[in-house]
This record gives sequence, structure tokens and C-alpha cells, in this order.
Amino acid sequence: MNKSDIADVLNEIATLLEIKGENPFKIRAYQNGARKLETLEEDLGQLVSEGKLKEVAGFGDALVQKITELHETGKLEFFEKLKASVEPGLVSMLEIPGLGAKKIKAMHKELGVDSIDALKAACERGDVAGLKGFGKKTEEKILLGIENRAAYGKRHLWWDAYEVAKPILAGLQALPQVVSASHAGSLRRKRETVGDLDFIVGSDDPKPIMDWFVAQEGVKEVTAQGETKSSVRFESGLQADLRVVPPGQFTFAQHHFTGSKDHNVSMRQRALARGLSLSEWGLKPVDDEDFSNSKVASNEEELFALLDLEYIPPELREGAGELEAAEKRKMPNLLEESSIRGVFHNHTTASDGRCSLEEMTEAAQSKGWEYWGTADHSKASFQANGLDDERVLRQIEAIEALNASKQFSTYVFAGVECDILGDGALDLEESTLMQLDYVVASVHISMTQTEDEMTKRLIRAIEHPATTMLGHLTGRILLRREGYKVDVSKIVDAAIANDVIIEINANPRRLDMDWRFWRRAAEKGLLTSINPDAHRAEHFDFVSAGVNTARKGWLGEVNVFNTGSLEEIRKAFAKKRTGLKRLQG
Ligand code: DGT
Ligand code: CA
Ligand code: CA
Ligand code: ZN
Repeated sequence: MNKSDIADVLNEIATLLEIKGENPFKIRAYQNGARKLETLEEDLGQLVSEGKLKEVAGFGDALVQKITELHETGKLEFFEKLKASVEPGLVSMLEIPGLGAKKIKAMHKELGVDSIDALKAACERGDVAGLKGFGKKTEEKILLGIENRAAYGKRHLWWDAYEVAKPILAGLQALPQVVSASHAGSLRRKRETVGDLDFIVGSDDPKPIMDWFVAQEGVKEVTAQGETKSSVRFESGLQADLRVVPPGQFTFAQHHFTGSKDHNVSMRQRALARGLSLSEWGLKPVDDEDFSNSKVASNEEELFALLDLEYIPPELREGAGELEAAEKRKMPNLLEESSIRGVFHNHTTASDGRCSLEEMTEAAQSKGWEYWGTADHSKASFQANGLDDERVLRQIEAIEALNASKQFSTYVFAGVECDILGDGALDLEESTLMQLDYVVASVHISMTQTEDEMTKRLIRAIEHPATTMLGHLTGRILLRREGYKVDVSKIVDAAIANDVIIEINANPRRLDMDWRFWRRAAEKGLLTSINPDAHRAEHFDFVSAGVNTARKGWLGEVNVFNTGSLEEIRKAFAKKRTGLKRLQG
């Protein structure tokens, strides 16, 4: 386990001890330990192996033993036993917004409440309101929290969250009291899903800003309203946090609350190594008492420069080596959506799409794209009205006719999304596939195979001479279905060896292959194509979600096939289809 995982465990221990009503000093020791660990400058592994944890970090014996055990084994017997000793009903109550260990303990002790169901009954009887320090308002809030627990607990697709966030950000920026405003957190880092929305504002006059924020249209509940921090909840269960800081602190707060936590930990360590302390308040000499003499940063470029770093775009702030790259001035030149010149893997009314070939072409043209490509399903996907060989050949003729008509300036490539059968064979005749400009090979059936079977199956499909691209690598549906297990590294190697592209499926529910694999894969030489998998013309907009994934995967224009010109694409396709007259014209 790394520092930040261990710190999480220590915090959890503190919470469990608090529920059990243990000694406050002991609880505080775990909380302090967690904080200290997060800001520890030295390499944890080295301190552990040299037995210097106590001496350098000042941890007590008990903490040293626990941190060592967690670091070395990833587990902690003490923690497991502690978890087992607390009634699970009490722990589950932590999920209810506004309920911390203290309140849970009090209700357990005074009312015998030991589960969410019992808590609900106690609230309905009015027992909770009668407890010291609770009151009617708290009781109502708890009841509401129980009701909406399922929706509140869940994460949200970035795509949906961003739709909610856009007008909030615009609204904040339009307020006269606002000097600067930014979104933050996972929303700004463009993670595929977000827990909540975070906003940071710089202003000397927070009150009217808070008032506007909690009174916005669509707000279902105000979960917190303070002088400088408020939280609201929308109908979907999505929560939004707003923090207002003095304008001089804005950049530091913006950076801090953009995160990630792991990124912040390495930034603080880098500051410490320069005798500086970095926080959401500013950047000051370690020995200064407060941040009143903080260094000045009027934007994040300047903040990074204060630590001798090149600017790190929010997408790359995941604690995955971005500081090393920024120190060496080797930040990648990330892909921009404007570099995309066309898209592949799209469905029409021929299979399960909603728009005709012409409608899709017209939409691609109005996007300003030079080309787009069809990829309707093949016959094994019968529920999606997949095409057999005969229908594929007829569709090719229709596309050739459309291109020849010059009705549109956007060129149409003929492709198919060909099912990969259980054994890795493709669903259509090789002679048919070779007449298409390109083939996206995807799995939609027999998804319960073992990792080994699935890996072999995908590699066989990759080795098929007609395969141009591999579709949605794992078949995952975010927040709904895990993907099937595959050995990604073996598949990446096979794709490179066979000149096969692995798509970034840009449907916001898929974003597959995941950004976490792309940096390494691209270094090895893998190409991607950002494929909207559009089932109607509006889905062409998904491209921007795919661009987010590419950027999070450190990809630039050179790594992305569909940044190529029409001529370059034709040549690349023809290389896989040598001998076809049609493509040489
Ligand atoms: P989410 O909301 O779960 O999708 O993820 P984030 O990254 O938006 O997390 P959130 O909303 O809890 O906090 C926003 C940022 O604030 C986070 O990325 C880093 C910073 N932050 C919050 N709590 C802590 C903390 O305990 N330690 C550190 N180092 N940073 C924190
Ligand atoms: Ca967040
Ligand atoms: Ca938050
Ligand atoms: Zn598919």
C-alpha cells in the first residue's frame, strides 16, 4: 500500500474507534498519523526498510507497527478485527449525509439505534429530535438522507455532471462580486465519473454569491450553507460544493480543490523540499506562522512555476508521474478536439442506428469533418438487426453511389462493426470484409469467458487480416456493468504487431479502452481512433468525451488515427487492403 491508501485506513480506524466511544486521544493519534503520513516527504518504503519511521516522522510504536504491516502486506489484522467488532448497521449509517461517528454513537447509546431501519423508525417517532444536540431540523435531514441514500451515494457520469455544471460556472462568472471562478475536483480533471461537483470562487463579498448558489434553479436541498462554503443537491442526487476565498488565494484554492489528492501530496512534498509549505491558502516558508506573506500566483501557470514546474493540465493531475515530466519540461502536447478530422464506428438505420446514411453524412458535414465511416452491426448481433454478407455488400454499393454523387463534401468510408464470435473468428466472410474500407471487430456475445479465453479470443480477432480496429476493449458500461477481464498488455502488443488500432469508444458510458492504459500503450507504439459509436447524428458530439479520455491518457495528435487527412486515411486503409481498385481512385 502507498502512503495515501494507508492514510485512508488510519482515518477509517479513527472513525470506527469513535463509533465505539474509545479514548479521544487515541482517536486523534490516528487522525494526526494519517495527516502526517500524507505530507511525509521521504520515501515510505525506505523509511520502513531502514526502521526509521519513528525517528523521522515521529510516529509512536503502535503506529509504526501498523503502518509497516499495511505497507508490507496491504492488510492489517488490527483493522480487520476492529471492523468485525463494530456492528455493521452502525458503520452503514456513516453513508447518511451529515451523520458522523459522534452522532451515531449518541443515538446508539441513548436510543439503542443500531441500523438504518431502526434509525428511520426513531426519527419517525420523533425520538431523535428529543436528543441533546439534535433537534427537529437534524431529524428531518436524517430522514431525507435515508430516503435518498441510494441516489446520493452513487457517482455520476462526467458527461451528465458537466451538463449540470456548465450553467453553474457561467452563472458564477456573471455575478458582479465574482473576481474569478473555476470548476475543480474530478469534474475539472475530467474523470469518467464524478462523486460531486466542486466550484471555487475568488471574491471579497461572498454573501450574495452564496445566496445565488443555494437559490439556483433545480436545487432540491441545501445540505450546507456557511459564510464561505455551501453545498446543494440537485434532483438527480448530484451534489455541488462551492467555496469562496479572497481573490489572492484563488489560484491556490483552485489548484488544491482540483486535486487529485495524490497529485496534491506530491506537490506539497516538492514544496517542502524547497522549505515551503503549500496549501489551499497559499505557498509560504515553512517557518512562517501563517499565510499572510504567501507567495503570489495569479494563475496556475505561475503556481507551478514557483515550484520550478511546467504547467500541468488538470487532466494529468492524477499522481501518475506528471511532476517528473513537468520538472523535465516534457509535458505532452495533448490532443485538441479541433484536430479531429473525421470519425469511424457509427451506426445507421441499416442496423440499430436512428439516422439514415444521408442524415449521418449531412451531420458529419456540418461538423466540418472531411470523412466519416459507417460501422453497422453484423448478423450475430441479431437483436440489433445486424447485417449479413449480402446486406453488407449492398451497403457498400449505396455508399459508393453516395460518394460518387458528390452530394456532400464529407467522404463516407464503408465499414462494419463485425462481431467477434466465441472462438475469436469474425462473423462475416473474409471476402466480404476485405471489400470494406475498414472493420471494427467487437465482442457483444459470450461475454462470460475467463480472462485467458477472452484474451486469446481477442488476439485471434486482431490477427485476422481484415481487422482494422478493435472496438470497446472490455465491454464495460460505466456505473452499470464491469467489463470482461482481459490481459490488456498482451492485447496491446498483439494490436501493435498486427497494425491494428484500438479504439477509444467515446460513448460517455464506455470510454473504453480506459485512459489508465493509454500512456504506456502509446509509448509502445499503439494508435487509437476516437470513435463516437454514434447511433444517431447527435452522438457525434461524444467525440469530446473521447478526447477527454485521450488527454487523460497523455495522448497527442500523433497518437490518434482520425486526426489524419482524408488522403492519409485512404492510404492507411489501402495498406491493409492492397489490390482493391476502389481505394486507389
Ligand atoms: P470525486 O468528487 O469523488 O469525484 O473526486 P474529487 O477529486 O473531486 O474529490 P473531492 O470532491 O472530495 O475533493 C476535491 C479535491 O479537493 C480533491 O481532488 C483534492 C482536494 N482534497 C479534498 N480532500 C482532501 C484531503 O483530505 N487531502 C488532500 N490532499 N486533498 C484533498
Ligand atoms: Ca468532487
Ligand atoms: Ca467535493
Ligand atoms: Zn459495439
